Amino acid sequence: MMKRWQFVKRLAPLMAMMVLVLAACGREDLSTLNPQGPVAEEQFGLMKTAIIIMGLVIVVVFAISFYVIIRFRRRPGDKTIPKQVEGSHKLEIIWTVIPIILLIILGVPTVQSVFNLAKDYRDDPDAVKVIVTSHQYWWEFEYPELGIKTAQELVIPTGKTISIEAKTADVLHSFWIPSLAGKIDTNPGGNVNFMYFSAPKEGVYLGKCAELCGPSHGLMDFKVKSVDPASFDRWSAALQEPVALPSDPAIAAAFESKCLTCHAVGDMGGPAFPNLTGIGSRESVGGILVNVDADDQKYDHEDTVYNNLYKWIKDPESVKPGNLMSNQYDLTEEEIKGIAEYLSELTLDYE
Ligand code: HEC
Ligand SMILES: [Cu+2]
Repeated sequence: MMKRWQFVKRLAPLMAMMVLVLAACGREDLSTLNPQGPVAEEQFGLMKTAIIIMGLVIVVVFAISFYVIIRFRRRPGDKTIPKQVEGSHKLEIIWTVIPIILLIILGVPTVQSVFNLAKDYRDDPDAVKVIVTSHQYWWEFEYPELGIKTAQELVIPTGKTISIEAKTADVLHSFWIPSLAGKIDTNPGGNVNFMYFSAPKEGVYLGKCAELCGPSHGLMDFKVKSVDPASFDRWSAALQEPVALPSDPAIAAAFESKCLTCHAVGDMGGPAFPNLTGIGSRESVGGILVNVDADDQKYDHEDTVYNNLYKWIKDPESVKPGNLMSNQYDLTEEEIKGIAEYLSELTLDYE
């Protein structure tokens, strides 16, 4: 008895910590409890059903327990033995049938949702297809039907079904947009998983990697940006426009020889690393340096974009430990500033 109490006492601070940590998950745009699309709503519906049923069970069990403890407590001088109910058919049927009914109430919508959420829209002509490839520690988004590729920011048209095919370039990651849709793992070994979701409202939704994948796993954020269908068409067209090199020849030379070896802009450079076309109008740099204006919380503040780009190019290791861009080039201060300026002006005009 003593031991058990000490165990509980030791566990209590841990529990308190967990409550705090889990409470931090309630940040608005990273919450499954504030669904912003039909898939997330369906998942939230299941959570509510389960919680209501469990809540009812707790209330009823506790009420009966307290009633019995007080009403039938031993009174002074009472030496009688209470009625023995061992083997009572009536009681055993009641406490078997009630849980079965509760499980059916929970199980039917769960199984329905499992099938509903497993629908395959990969051949649906009305769905927007996106191939998601996870990398340590960034996300690549390819739109095979549109012939475009981007990184860290999945731009989608409102209302359309987005059909995702998810795979990985290295280790196990998991694609998760809490307010729009549940997770899908990206498994090594060439296997491809699929899912779908949609966002009826315009907005920016925070996405996360949900499988521990290395030292910068916790920084492997991305954004889903839903815009009206006309803006989406403008965006995908703008992404295919040719892009000019920096106008200063020295900066252009540095950018070509030190950056385009890995990255692409327009039709220049390599395809294997984040495509930087339109990086100046993205919500973030590297998925984690958010371009928020400190004053009014608006995105895409010019200086913030420049500062974030500068910070990233100067020392990516300090932003995302272990990322594959760290220590891959040498630049002078002038070159860093010039390239950051050039990239901050690499914007797409679509909104
Ligand atoms: C060895 C290949 C390599 C080289 C060379 C390289 N990068 Fe990168 N870059 C990466 C990788 C990998 C990432 C993704 C890092 C991450 O988020 O984990 C990245 C990310 C970025 C990002 C953020 C992209 C986004 O979608 O938000 C920017 C901006 C960037 N690099 C700019 C540059 C510039 C400018 C240069 C030249 C000075 C450069 N990179 C050189 C590999 C490289
Ligand atoms: Cu991860």
